[in-house]
Amino acid sequence: MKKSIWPILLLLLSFCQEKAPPPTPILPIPDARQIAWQELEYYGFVHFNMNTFSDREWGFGDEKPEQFNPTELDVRQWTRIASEAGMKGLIITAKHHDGFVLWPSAYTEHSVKNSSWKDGKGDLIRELADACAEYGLKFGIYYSPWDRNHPDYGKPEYIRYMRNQLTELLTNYGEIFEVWFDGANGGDGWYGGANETRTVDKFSYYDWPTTHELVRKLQPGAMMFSDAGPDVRWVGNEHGFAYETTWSNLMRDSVYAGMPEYSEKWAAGQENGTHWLPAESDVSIRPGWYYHAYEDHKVKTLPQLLEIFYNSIGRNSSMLINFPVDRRGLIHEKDEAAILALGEKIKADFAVNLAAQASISASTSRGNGYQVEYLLDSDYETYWSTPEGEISAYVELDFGKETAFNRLLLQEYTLMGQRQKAFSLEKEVNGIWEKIAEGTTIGYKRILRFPLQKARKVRINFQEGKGIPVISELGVYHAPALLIPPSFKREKSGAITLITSDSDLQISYSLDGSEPTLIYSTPISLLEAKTLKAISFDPNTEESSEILEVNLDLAKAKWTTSNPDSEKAIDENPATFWTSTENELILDLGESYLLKGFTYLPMQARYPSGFIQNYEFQISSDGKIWASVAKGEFANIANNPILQEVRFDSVEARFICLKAIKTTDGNFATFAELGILTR
Ligand code: FUL
Repeated sequence: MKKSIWPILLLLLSFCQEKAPPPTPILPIPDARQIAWQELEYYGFVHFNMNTFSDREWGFGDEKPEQFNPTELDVRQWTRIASEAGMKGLIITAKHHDGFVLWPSAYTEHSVKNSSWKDGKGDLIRELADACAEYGLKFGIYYSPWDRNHPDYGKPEYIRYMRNQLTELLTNYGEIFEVWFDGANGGDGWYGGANETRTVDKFSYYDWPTTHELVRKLQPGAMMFSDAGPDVRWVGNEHGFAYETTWSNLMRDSVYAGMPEYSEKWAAGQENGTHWLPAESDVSIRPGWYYHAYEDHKVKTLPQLLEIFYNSIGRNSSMLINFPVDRRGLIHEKDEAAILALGEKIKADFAVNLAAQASISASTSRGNGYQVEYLLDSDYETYWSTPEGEISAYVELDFGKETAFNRLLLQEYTLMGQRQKAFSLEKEVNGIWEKIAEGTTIGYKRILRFPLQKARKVRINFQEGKGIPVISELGVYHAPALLIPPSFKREKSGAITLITSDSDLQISYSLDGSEPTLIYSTPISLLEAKTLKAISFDPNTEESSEILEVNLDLAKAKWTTSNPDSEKAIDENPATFWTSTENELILDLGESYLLKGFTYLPMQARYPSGFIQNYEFQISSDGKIWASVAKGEFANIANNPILQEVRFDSVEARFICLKAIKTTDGNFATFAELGILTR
């Protein structure tokens, strides 16, 4: 029987037969606005504001409106790229922590209306709202509750200001699909010239319930984002990764935006959470949220973006990828190429649902209206379920012939509540069922990846849940192999190991900047500072991966520290770290070098502490007399703890010292790695 006539037959059948009673929803369940939002899955962020021009991540608030001056601003380029990439909407930083606003607000002078752009006549929010409408994209706004420019920040007056501005944004620009409230707030700032630190009680200062009511009144369809929702929650990190087990349920009343321990304790959701508050995974396509020319070579690669896709949308979360629009006012060519490549790869991975070509059966079914065929009708509203009490059940697919596959996609019908706690995939080998892969939660969408399998029959076992399974869609796919560049590891001794993700692939490399043609077989020993290039190569298809390119500095082979424990900060292992009760790390490089800068990798553990926020870097030729060569701040290191690079005028030194003037949380400074720049 042809698959395509199944839905019609089922429909006819349901006219003749009485429909079985539906399952009872397990609360909480999504509301209408959350249901509409979950279908979007993928949308974009644009960080473009004063920081673009001050080259910062977090502006202090003392910037001048004239600094905002894009030379070739074209928001239609943004919307074209977003829509070609498969995104369903765009969210723009209408106001970031520095307080500058992208529309001619009546409530502040710190606005585009006083900038050089379009002689102060421009309204970026208007332009983007119109371009989104033209390209069929939803339009959202990011509005920072923290305002380092406003004189009243910290006082009740500021809350009125915030609500006045939100009223402008939510009244004058058509439909808004998401309002993004950042959890980062309170701290030092310009504050109208006061130049001081202002801390607020994040729980009570903003009187969120009243602001939420206002947003609801002005934009009833808008999802409100924050750590605590009320409609969509932060995923707890800025890598774009949800969790192996991700619940859309959350004990919402115990959470508030910016609360300590949110990431560790709340971000993955809770099986018994009281409210439906699904996760959104936000990540920038570059290390920073804002554009910095020095990150042009750090645009995420296709394999990295693909990891984000599978770890966000594939783990019951939406995916929000950020474009740091550049000073021209354009998405950089490299970012465009990367995001379009991701869109193409997602299409290729899910081009053909092999399950739709198979015959399907189930160990049990709830009856008329809930047959197993509904799993394959591409209609989210219809679903398969089982009789009351039958929590454990399986679905079987018979492809008719041996078939290759490496992806499983499942969707729960969330209107019945999130239920599944354990499921697995098996294939039949000579009459015996062998496990291929397993998962915990499903939620709106879950995708499992596994090495290529071949089988005629597969089973999906729904083993454990909060109730009977209620599954809307099922997909099995053969995603084409991705030639990922090899990853590399360098030892303290200097030795470099290259690793491919697939044992069928070969690796070629070079160390002189040329095309990588040397065949890699054993670790390469290298003490000097060189450029490593490497590729993975598939001898079967003769295809190669993208090139891995790393600017390696001198090996740390001869380096020593005064304290054996602090060796962990120079062991070339990013996963280990050293905590300094002196808030500093002193190194003897073994001999004198001409230094051009240093690198600091903050600790990379899941629950980090002691990131250096303000630093001083000193050098010495004898380890006794020290001179300071650089002082500064690692802005946004708390949320984006990536390798920090600081350059200074060349200076000769044998001993170096990195001092923490201040750490992000006041704890003793931690060091995952300290490095030097000599190139
Ligand atoms: C964070 C902010 O501090 C970053 O600058 C960025 O806007 C990111 C999306 O949210 O909390």
